[in-house]
Amino acid sequence: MAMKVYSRPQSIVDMPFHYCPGCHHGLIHGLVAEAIDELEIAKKTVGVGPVGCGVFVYDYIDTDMIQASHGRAPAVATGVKRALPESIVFTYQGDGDLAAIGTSEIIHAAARGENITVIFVNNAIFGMTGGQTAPTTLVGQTTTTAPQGRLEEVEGAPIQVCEMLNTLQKPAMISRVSVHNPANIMKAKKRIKSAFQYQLEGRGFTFVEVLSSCPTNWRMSPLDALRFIDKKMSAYYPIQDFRMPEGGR
Ligand SMILES: Cc1ncc(C[n+]2csc(CCOP(=O)(O)OP(=O)(O)O)c2C)c(N)n1
Ligand code: SF4
Repeated sequence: MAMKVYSRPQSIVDMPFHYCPGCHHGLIHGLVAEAIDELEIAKKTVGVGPVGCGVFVYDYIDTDMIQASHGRAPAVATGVKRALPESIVFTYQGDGDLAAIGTSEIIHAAARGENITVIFVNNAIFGMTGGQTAPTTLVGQTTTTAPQGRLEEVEGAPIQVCEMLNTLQKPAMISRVSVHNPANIMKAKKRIKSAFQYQLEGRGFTFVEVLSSCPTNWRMSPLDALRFIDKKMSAYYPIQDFRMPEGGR
């Protein structure tokens, strides 16, 4: 007899999936939705979407959603949370959005310790606009604007956002997770749920970076993209908790 082992999270809209094969955006949307379901916060949650492929988070997650212009999601989320303190507010941002034009927004929201949750999807490239170098592109990684590979002498060293935010006093939680295999997916889910839980408890700014694939612009098969995260990305972007609130798990 067939046994149901998985069903679509309630907070995910039942619609055709449009991301590229092997892209992790859809999987990460699912983890956010599962956390929202389990904490029973869908009715009071407001999401803020980015520019970039993840902009379509507003089509998939069945909560109130807003879209912010490039990099401004933390500022928009700050406004929503301050106007509606009982709401649970999260941003969902790619690395081009958050770590390029949005650098100042994320630093200052974190420095203020805003009681919001940031889901930062690091796929080391500008996905939607055709695979240009992002602040997070690895040294040696080829992109459309670095066909010979990123050169540290020319483009600088990639920005490690968790490490940078971890120099600030106010953030309550900073964690880097990945979704390149089942064990890491389970841990990613746990951290995303904790981030929302801490916000519910009013503990302040919670930040979860998720190492993620872009097989299309990495010019790799989905399987090779998983290996790239495992071998290359996680070497430069270690998967670890940088900061957890007192008494947090
Ligand atoms: C104000 C503004 N500036 C620039 C753009 C162009 N733009 C759209 S998506 C994007 C890059 C997004 O890359 P990333 O945040 O890494 O997301 P991904 O597509 O990889 O998920 C850029 C520069 C825009 N849409 N709006
Ligand atoms: S371009 Fe990259 S980030 Fe965008 S949907 Fe395709 S795989 Fe995902």
